[in-house]
Amino acid sequence: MTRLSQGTLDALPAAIARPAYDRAVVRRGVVHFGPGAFHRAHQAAAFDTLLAQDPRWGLTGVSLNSRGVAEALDPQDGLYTLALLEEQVEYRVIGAIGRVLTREDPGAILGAMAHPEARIVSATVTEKGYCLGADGGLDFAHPSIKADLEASRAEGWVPGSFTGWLVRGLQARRLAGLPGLTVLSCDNLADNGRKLEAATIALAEAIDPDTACWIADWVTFPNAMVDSITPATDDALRARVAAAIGLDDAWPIQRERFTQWVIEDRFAGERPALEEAGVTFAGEVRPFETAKLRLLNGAHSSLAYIGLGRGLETVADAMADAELAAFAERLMREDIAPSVVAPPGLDLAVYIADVLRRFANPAIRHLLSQIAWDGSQKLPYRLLDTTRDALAAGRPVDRLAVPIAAWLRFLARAASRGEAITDPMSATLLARAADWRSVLAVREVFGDLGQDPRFADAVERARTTLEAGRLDPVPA
Ligand code: CS2
Repeated sequence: MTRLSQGTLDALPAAIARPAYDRAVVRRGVVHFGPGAFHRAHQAAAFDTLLAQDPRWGLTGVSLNSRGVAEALDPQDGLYTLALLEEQVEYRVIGAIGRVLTREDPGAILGAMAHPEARIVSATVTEKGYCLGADGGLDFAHPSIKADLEASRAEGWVPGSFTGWLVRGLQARRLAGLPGLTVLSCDNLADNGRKLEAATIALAEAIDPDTACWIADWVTFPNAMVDSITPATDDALRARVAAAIGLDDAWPIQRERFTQWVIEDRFAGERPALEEAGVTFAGEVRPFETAKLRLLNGAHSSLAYIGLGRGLETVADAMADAELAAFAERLMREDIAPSVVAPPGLDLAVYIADVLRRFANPAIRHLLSQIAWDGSQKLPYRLLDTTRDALAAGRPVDRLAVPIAAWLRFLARAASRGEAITDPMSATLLARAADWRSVLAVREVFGDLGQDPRFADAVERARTTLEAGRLDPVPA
């Protein structure tokens, strides 16, 4: 079958949406680190819409950890298909990405970051890509950061970490006399922009203090909240897309129709008019971020670890398990919502109902095993911060302890079966998994919470509840 590319766009069936602009005149205003499924489903689709009005906001992707995206997209001239999965599936070919650069060509990455047209460096590198410690600051003991500090002693050094690339690219802009730019985190971290700003400046201070000062003066790091459920691509999607567009797409993307992006209006220069693509600019993002991270992502991780323990495969399966769905709803309404200050105009009860409806979407095959990745990086933001707030307010944490107990059982199962898990702390976690209290002692994940008897006792009771085949330690 013929491959999707710039030269075959005209062969698309009329019903298939395609770039509504001349890709030949697009300028590369955005350098994006981590052009994985979520970025291509969410931010790239928004910029694709904007490009029909303003050609300055094309994307250059940078994949630091693999060549897969570059090898899939470069032969397609950056084009790929986005499938919106609801009762009626809608297909749209996205053209916002030009090239995808890899670490094999560091000069090209530096050239893109230090290009006069570049106005934004954005990122979806997942929580572990920030190399942060339990305190939310840069972890100078992280192997990638230590390697960058060592490498930076040589002229023309090539970074390994994302933060290292930020320092190197911003240093190149400073030395070239270029203006600052905006660094836009699109990852599921609380205060993502401020955390990235502090980490970048801390690393710059250790490498090149003049660049650290320049970053502080001329670069902004707005907070942002991002939301759209984006299951990993599978062969079923590839087959559906080939049948729908009549061309071969090596890496199509699928997501739900719902999408939300709230960005702090704090840009170093002119900002893209992304409101034309449905994006919200706000003075304060934190309420949106807290509501989403704690209610949606907290429930997601709970369904993942509890659902996997009940032999379930997808989020929709978990929502079809009446006991588990009821537990998730009570957890959101009674244990998480009290820690959330609703963003302006948002009714939390309505938001919770909408999230549960989205989870139950039968058109989305979202694997619990995918959501279960990187628990050591996700759970602090998704459930442990909520637990700390509940304890501080004198609220019970018995129900909040259940997904944590389920994660501990997830780790113990993997360790006992000799199975690997996807988590940057897998070695530590699996070595300790047989003794759940020693996992609670991992300060990078639990901080002081693991030693708080109110929490540890609740986890012990939750383990007993799960072992008895029940879910809710506090029956209705
Ligand atoms: C999921 C998120 O994989 C996961 O951890 O909880 O990717 C989730 O689908 C998105 O944050 C939804 O916006």
